[in-house]
Amino acid sequence: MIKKVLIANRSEIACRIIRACKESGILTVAVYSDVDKNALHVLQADESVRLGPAPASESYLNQDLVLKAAIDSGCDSIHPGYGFLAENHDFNQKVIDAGLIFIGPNPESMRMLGSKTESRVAMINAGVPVAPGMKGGSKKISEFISEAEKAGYPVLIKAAAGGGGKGMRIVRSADEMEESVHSAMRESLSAFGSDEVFMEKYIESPRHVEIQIAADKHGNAVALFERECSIQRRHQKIIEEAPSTALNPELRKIMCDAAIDVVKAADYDSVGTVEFLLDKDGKYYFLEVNTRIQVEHPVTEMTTGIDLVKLQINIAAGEKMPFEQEDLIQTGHAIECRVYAEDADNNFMPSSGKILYLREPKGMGVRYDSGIMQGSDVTVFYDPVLAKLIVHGANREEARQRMIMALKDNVVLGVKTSIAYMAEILEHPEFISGNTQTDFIEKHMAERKVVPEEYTQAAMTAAALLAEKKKPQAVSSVNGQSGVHSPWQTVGKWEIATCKI
Ligand code: MV4
Repeated sequence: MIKKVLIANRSEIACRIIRACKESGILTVAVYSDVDKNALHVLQADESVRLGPAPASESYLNQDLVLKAAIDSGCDSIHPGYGFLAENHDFNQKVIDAGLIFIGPNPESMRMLGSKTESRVAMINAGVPVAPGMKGGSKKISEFISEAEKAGYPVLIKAAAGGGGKGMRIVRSADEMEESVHSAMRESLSAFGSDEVFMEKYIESPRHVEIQIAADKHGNAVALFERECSIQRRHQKIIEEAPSTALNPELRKIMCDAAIDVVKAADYDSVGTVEFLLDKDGKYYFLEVNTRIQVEHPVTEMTTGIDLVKLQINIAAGEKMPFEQEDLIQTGHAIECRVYAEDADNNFMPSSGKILYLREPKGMGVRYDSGIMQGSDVTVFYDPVLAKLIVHGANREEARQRMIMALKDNVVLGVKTSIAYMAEILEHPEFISGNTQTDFIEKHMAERKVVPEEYTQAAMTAAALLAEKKKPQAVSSVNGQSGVHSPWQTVGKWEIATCKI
């Protein structure tokens, strides 16, 4: 039994975990850095512990501080969320050594899957398809060249410890090889502290399709189907959906079975995600396993009805999986948009400031997982995800329309957000057709129209009025209501989201 959880994270995922705990009658302890003293996750938890100054290395990433906070507050377990310490197998082991439960997989499974080369070898041995290429890492340029000739150019050099596209190099001919391998090694060493690199055939314009899995400590494993996550910008996902328009029931079953093979080969015992690349011919290739609860987990929750965070906690507590594969079905269609604090009209510069006004979208099939409220400070210290907007509909088109309405309904004043940009993607003919490959953004969004100046000015006026706490002018009649004070009325007819419908 888990009775009290320390949540070693912040923002929306900390709030999401607190919700799962409260619904299960589990006590929660939040941790915070100085800039997060008044953050939403701190207000929501039963207790809170200060870690240290704002930089993550002195707060959320400081293993000893986090562990001490858990022990001192009488927690029996730690939930790491995603990012920060979530996939650090040393921290995982330390938590266990201190006599607490780490809410995630066993540390050895996490360690093995953390290495791209080790997991690649394990998957080859388990019969899971991987892109043609080298089995493990190497430092011999001659080996890279001979393997590239076997696989065929172009090839992709990847960091064994990698993630987020760091240390990756596309190589189109043998004479580029030496230079590319060495620069990939240098980049990998400085980013991850390891210069181990390997090579795969480069799959052109693939989709990123991942399978949500869950495995308990009693040998049961299920697949909770796929998420389509191809809409990314510089390796940051923007929009995710389930089901994928690229899968039919046969391919879905094959990929889910492959994901279960991965789980078994890795002795995995938590919720997790098996990532695949899917090419134009419907061929799929194992990429990596994410051993955490993922940002985009809600689209799976909405289409299966399963609370993945509660499941993750119950599995960590040693409980048996409460369902079998045959009990699981995918219903309807879900889409998630990540609301980033960034300026889509200015090279996606991070935006910081105070949230002066927040209108959360609502309506049938609309879910808003956020880590902010009106008055929250958004700083540049951490990940810029403010909130996740998730919708569910009977089919993809209903979900898409619902998302556009919900984006319009979501007003955030005080910082720039990606809301309008996402509405543009959802309206794009290629998105509507379901043609979503990993190069979607560079292919279709490079030449986008910039937000009309008048909208920006209206938003700034409203924000300034709110900041000064000036009483907005009463408008005599709006929609038949008189004297209703709303920032929308003070600046006349305008839309902050700037999506034209
Ligand atoms: C690839 C690939 C093409 N071929 N591997 C990027 C991040 C890392 N996790 C794996 N990535 C890729 N691996 C082969 N053999 C293309 C990518 C890739 C990508 C993958 C998923 C989602 C977005 C992407 C954007 C660019 C490149």
